[in-house]
Amino acid sequence: NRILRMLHNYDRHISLLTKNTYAIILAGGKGSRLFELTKWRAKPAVYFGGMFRIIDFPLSNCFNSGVCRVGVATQYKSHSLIRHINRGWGQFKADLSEFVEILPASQQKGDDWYLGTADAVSQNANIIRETGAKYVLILSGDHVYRMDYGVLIAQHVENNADMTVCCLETTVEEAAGRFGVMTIDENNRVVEFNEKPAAPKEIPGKPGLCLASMGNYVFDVDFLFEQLEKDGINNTSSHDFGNDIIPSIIDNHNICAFAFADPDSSKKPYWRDVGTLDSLWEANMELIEPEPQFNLYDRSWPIMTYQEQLPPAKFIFDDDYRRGTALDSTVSSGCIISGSTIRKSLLYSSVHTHSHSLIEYSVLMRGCDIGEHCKLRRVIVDTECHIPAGMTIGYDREQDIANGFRVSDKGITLVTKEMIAALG
Ligand code: ADQ
Ligand code: ADP
Repeated sequence: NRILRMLHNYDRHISLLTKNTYAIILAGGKGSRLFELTKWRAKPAVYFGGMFRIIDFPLSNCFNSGVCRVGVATQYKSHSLIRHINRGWGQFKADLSEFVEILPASQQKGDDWYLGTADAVSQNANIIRETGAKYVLILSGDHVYRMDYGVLIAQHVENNADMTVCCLETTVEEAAGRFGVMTIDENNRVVEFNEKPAAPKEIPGKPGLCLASMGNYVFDVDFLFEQLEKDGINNTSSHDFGNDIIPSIIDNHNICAFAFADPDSSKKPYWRDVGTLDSLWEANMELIEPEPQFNLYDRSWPIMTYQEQLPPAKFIFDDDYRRGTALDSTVSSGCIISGSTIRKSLLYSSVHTHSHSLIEYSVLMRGCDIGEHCKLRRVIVDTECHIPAGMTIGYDREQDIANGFRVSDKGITLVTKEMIAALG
């Protein structure tokens, strides 16, 4: 296995490479396909996996990989994200020159906010250069996966690349209009790159599959800022890595692809873009399968987050012998399951469910309260949302829409506290 061989050869070397790296997590984009879940928060701040937020995955990957100088570029609806990072990401040791710093759009280079992903990096050029890092790891703040960035940076150095793009095989339908798609030669060099093509090019010999960009890149620091300076004075550019930078450098520079792989090479690597209500719901449901591919209980690569100090979850078997039970579910700290039945669901912290209620195939975010005699099926309930007693949600699409709830293509219903307030 090539990755294991590299890990062995570069054992000491990899830790030196990751120490010499500055990671910038791009966390400023709008997540418009999550609708009301991103009305008040950026997509990387959206809750995921029972107790985490999406940003916790790239941040944990950095920490576990030994990339311990990290900037998070924020712009759109950043308050919830900044508060989360401030509260939860103190494990980096400032006295060892480790840090997670917020890089808010602050008109560093003129009157503009971050125009595109490349501009978000360019506006922080002085901050990144001052760290003396040799490599810059540019990460999307939008995805859920485990990845050892050390192996990526080692391959970048081994290939003598100017830039390396992380990629994985996806179906053509999945990638169309959504991902950057590349073609590579036999030496892993990227020879063609199209940002979100309507008809992605297939991998030769693999019909229906294409090579999609994960939106994660490694650059040699000097090369990066040379390219960003050129791009900065190009008035026709949208200042975006996928649209502008990558297509402009593939012809004359050594741009390589890094194939993201599962450490168990027989498995398809786990990587989820939870950018729609359906994909967010599906990825949450996968986690509560008895043997999920993405195992949050794997302590060899822990996912870290901010956790409020809360009492343990409590299950109440009340006076009338109504059982408070949760089966095939995860229940976080501070929850009180009183006389209600929970199946195939994820309850984030401090959720309270009351007697005679049935909750199935649902995702209840922090601080929800589900009244007595409620029935919920395939519902996402946003934080601090109190569902009044007697409501049935997720059984009748027309009724849910009439109530002002949002129903996705695949029939997942989203309810927020504002929607409940509007019910009157
Ligand atoms: P998208 O994810 O569609 O495609 P984009 O919307 O630019 O690209 O977002 C990339 C990341 O940057 C996200 O994490 C987003 O939050 C952040 N971001 C966007 N605009 C920003 C800004 N102005 N300031 C700060 N952060 C910003 C990208 C690549 C594709 C690739 C997919 C994989 O362009 O080639 O296939 O990621 O999902
Ligand atoms: P029900 O779920 O039967 O409709 P409640 O939710 O009001 O009724 O309370 C049921 C039980 O849940 C309480 O008797 C108590 O044991 C527990 N409980 C409710 N609120 C709290 C709380 N704030 N702290 C600790 N336990 C609580």
